[in-house]
Amino acid sequence: MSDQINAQFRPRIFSGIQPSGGLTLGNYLGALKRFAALQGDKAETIYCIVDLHAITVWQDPEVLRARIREAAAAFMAAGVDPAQSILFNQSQVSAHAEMAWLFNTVARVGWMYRMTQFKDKAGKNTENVSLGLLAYPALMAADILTYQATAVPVGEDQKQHLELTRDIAAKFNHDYGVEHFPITEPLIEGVATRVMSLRDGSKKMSKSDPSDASRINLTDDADTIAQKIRKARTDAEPLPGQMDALKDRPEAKNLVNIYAALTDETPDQVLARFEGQGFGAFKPALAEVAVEALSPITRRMAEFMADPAQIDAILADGSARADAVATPILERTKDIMGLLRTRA
Ligand code: ATP
Ligand code: LTN
Repeated sequence: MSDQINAQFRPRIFSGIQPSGGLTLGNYLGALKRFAALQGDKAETIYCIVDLHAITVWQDPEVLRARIREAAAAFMAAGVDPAQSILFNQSQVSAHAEMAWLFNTVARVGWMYRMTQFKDKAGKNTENVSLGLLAYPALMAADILTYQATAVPVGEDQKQHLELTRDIAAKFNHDYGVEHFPITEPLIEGVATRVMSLRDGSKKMSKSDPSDASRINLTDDADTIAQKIRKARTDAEPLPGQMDALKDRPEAKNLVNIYAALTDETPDQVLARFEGQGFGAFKPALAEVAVEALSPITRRMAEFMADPAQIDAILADGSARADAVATPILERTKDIMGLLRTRA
């Protein structure tokens, strides 16, 4: 059914990253690297720094401003080209917040309480977190559907939010008897859709983890990267020849997946070379490929960061282009809902 509806929409890819901390290797492999690869003539690509999502938990204003620019620098350093894609920050396009309100009337409260990201972030504190943290997925659905995006590249952790986006689109289309929103496809592909913490193989690598040793930051220098990989939690067994055998060794599996994602190989190809070897040999090799892949990105990020005025100009231009796509879709949504529009 979704195929039938989706055929009416032009192919358009949308994705976003929160400026809630410095970006990590997880963000790079699960998101940024793929954002860059998806650019081209097949679909329009729109990439967003979701600052309105970041403020669902407290952010120091000066730090937030710096992180928005730093995230823009990271997108471009990873290969997102503002000439080929629209690159902007969410709060500069008011259609996102307006559409989110409309979706607050479509989505049900129970859907929000079921979100694992909400449960993780709220913990036992569900009554005291911001209302925005609970409503977060309605804003995410607004980000996507305000562009009638047909596909969204994300890491594994965002799958549930994308299902909710599809539920909102389907409920809206059904309640108003229209085919106004596509049923957006998640693009969760590759071996690095869930990069795990270097300290705990059961937790995902995250920019907001209190332990800096748990992650590799895109701004880490070569020595720091090598040291974090050296200290990463592993086991004492040698590496097997095939991934199947790593089923119950999450930390080992994670490091092999990271290696494969960095070198664009399959994990089995990597294991074929390291079979029988221990982490004493594997970790330095991983550090080498990580530094080789990340150091040009770190360098380019620093170059972009040296010229904040240029970043601001790129975000201003991207925001204006995003606004031009979003506003007519928002207006049509208001018309469908019966909200009277009389201004020219
Ligand atoms: P936070 O810690 O603030 O929740 P985060 O590091 O989880 O942040 P997000 O801004 O929530 O990052 O996610 C941006 C994108 O990066 C999303 O597409 C998400 O799926 C992806 N992503 C985040 N962490 C990982 C990870 N460990 N492995 C693969 N992809 C990831
Ligand atoms: N919720 C996502 C970030 C995000 C996003 C989006 C991703 C906000 N809006 C729209 C894809 C499309 C996260 O926490 N990673």
